[in-house]
Amino acid sequence: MYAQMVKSEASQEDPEKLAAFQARIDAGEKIEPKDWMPQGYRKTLIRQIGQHAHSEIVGTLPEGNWVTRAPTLERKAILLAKVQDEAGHGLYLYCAAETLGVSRDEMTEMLLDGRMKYSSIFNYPSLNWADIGAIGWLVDGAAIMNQVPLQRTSYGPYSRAMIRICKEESFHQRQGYDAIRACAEGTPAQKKMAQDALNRFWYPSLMMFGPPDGDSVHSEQSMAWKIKINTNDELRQKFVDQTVPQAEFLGLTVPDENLKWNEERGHYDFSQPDWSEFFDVIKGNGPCNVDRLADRNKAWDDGAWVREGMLAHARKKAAAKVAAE
Ligand code: FAQ
Repeated sequence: MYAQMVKSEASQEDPEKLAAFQARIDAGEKIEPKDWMPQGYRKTLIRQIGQHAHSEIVGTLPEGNWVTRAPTLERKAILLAKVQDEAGHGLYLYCAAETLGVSRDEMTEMLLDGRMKYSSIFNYPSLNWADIGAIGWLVDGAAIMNQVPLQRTSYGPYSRAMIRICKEESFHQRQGYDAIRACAEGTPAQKKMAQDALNRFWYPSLMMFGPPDGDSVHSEQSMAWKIKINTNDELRQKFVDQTVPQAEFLGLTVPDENLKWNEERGHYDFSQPDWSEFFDVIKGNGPCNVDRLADRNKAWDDGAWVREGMLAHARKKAAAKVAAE
């Protein structure tokens, strides 16, 4: 539906402007906020950047769940810093989306009433401490795999936000790997916890890259506009190839009986996630969708007095400035 709408809108655009725009994209130029752009390009970016921003914010919930229960002061300080970084990523991304003519409040409303999505992964619970390691290792690992190419995305503000975000995500991935390594090298009970975390997070992490290419409605147009640089399946394969040796180093087993190095392809063969589960989760029926949205709605309502106070202060300052003139 959305992809059809983008196509039908494109047919209403001025063909000369469209061709000049595509030529700029093909030449590798960055598109900046005040440049002419097709409506479909603008809408696709608002959708993708907005979803990305929401993911960073909602993504703080499963990790925030463990801040008060981190096993040592050092792990707690690291986790706090990571969660704050993720919230910061959300803010850069909301700012990047705002340059396209949508306000942060509008995007927030669309998240809170379910009109905008966030990453499927954050609808799974964080049940034990090793899950925090698995989130850093696998979820941030998948996020980096997807976001490193996005540093070259065609929209200037998004591309620049990605450069800083990727630097921080790389620290997140390492802290996660270090946390799960400590569990994997620990007592038998700790090792079991690490294996359990890998068992539960493996397939949801593979889902983060989006549906198989054949079911990806946006990839073709988004890649032509260089909003996306790779297909969902290309990135999923790169993630598997990178992560399997890391699991082996930890002495953990990837929960996939079909996982096998394929000499001819130069890649691992692996089982696909249960795609019906993925579509169910993004429709709102995952294990934590209701809780996540309830938590974000509560945070928004609880923060109303701060927003009102800041607006009242801004009005007072503006009135004082006018009176002094
Ligand atoms: N979850 O046609 P495609 C992070 C939807 S950041 C939910 O393939 P597209 C940091 C898609 O929106 C993680 N929905 O779509 C962190 C579309 O539905 P729509 C977030 C998904 O856009 C770590 C439909 O399926 N990263 O983790 C998902 O071309 C730890 C059809 O799919 C980004 O957002 C999904 N996984 O490709 C924070 C990166 N996949 O909108 C805290 C930027 C697909 O028509 C702790 N985004 N859908 O209703 C992208 O690169 C792309 O948007 C994809 C999807 C690759 C995610």
